[in-house]
Amino acid sequence: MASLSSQLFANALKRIPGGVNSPVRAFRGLGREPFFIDRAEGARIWDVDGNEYIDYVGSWGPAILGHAPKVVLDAIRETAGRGVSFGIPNPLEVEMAELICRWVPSIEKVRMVNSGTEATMSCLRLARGFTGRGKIIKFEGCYHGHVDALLVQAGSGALTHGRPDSAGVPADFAALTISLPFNDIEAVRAAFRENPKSIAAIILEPIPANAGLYFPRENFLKALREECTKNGALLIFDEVMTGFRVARGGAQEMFGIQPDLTALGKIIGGGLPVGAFGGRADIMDQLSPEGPVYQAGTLSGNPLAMAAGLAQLRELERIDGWKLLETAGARFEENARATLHDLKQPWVFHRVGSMFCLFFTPDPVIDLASAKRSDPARFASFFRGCLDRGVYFAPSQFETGFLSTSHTLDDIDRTSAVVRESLRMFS
Ligand code: HOZ
Repeated sequence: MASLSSQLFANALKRIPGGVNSPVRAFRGLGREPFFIDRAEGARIWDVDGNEYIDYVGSWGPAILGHAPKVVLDAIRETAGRGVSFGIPNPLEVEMAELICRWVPSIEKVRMVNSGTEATMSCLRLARGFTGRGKIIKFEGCYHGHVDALLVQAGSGALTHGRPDSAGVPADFAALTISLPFNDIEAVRAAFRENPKSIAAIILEPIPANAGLYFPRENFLKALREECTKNGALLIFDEVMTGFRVARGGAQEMFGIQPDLTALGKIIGGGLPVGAFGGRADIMDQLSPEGPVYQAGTLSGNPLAMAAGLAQLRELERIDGWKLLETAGARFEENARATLHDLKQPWVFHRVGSMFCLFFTPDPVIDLASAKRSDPARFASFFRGCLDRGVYFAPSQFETGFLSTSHTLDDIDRTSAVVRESLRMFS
């Protein structure tokens, strides 16, 4: 008798393309079907067949306190009792804007949207409107949602499923996107030389986390800041994943770099659909109705999303979540390195705070090309080994793992035993 998940997936395949509402959930190339979730709490998820997993995906980032934290549920219930959507301003939007501007000083003004994709898309339009220029620079393997201009050499599901350049993006659009290797400042300088006064912005994940996880070389971000300023282009940080996670003020706080615009999402919605973009007031004031750049949304600033996000962010601050996440991350890394130490095959382990990634490659991973050298077959069998033993890591080599403040040291040690078992098959 097929499992309930399997029956649901068979039905889903008939009515939903690929059976999923976002390709990263499809488990393709892993020798497994996706499972369907019944409920989630803390660091754990349970599928509809009653299997329990320690979860390191955390809804792809939003669940920084773990699943269904009481403070967030209470805030949603309390707010929902007064209505779920108004399409007119509500006080929570102002509270959220004030909190974001306080925590992320490069953001002087902010606008709420409904997803990270909307946030990056709006940043690009605003950058083009502000500078009067058309071209943008992005980096190979960085993923900024499914924005036409950014589905060029894109990471995440686009990369996992072998379509980093999506069909449906007209060549004329893609021609406005200059895609360069991450960490290659000379390539950036050359692009500015070859496209004088026509590049509106550079957009990047300051810590790329959609082709696995790797890091900017020392001074790379600083050099990007300088090149943008020198060439009259805007610097846009996509902090949809790193925002409020690697530090209270995101990667820009960690590295001490001020971008002109920042895209946010995930954590600020407390698990509800949300995104935001903000930055210098003189740029943000180009937005309608102040300025000529149009951007809008029926559900933008939705009271439930604002309440959930505010509750989550305030709780993170109250418990000093970033310190807890670093402690958990450090233990996770210590365990991982001890476990991997005896592995005969090559590996690279990366971590920053509560984000981590394991590659099966002998070479340092610094960009998309080096991330792609990781052995996909080895990743697939590692993933299956962990899943079968009750640990759920992201179902792709080209994603990042997330810890939450709900992961206990005991969970992490249990995970380590599972990882050891799952790696044993390589020996
Ligand atoms: N932004 C997520 C991490 N790569 C992927 C989520 C999705 O595409 O569904």
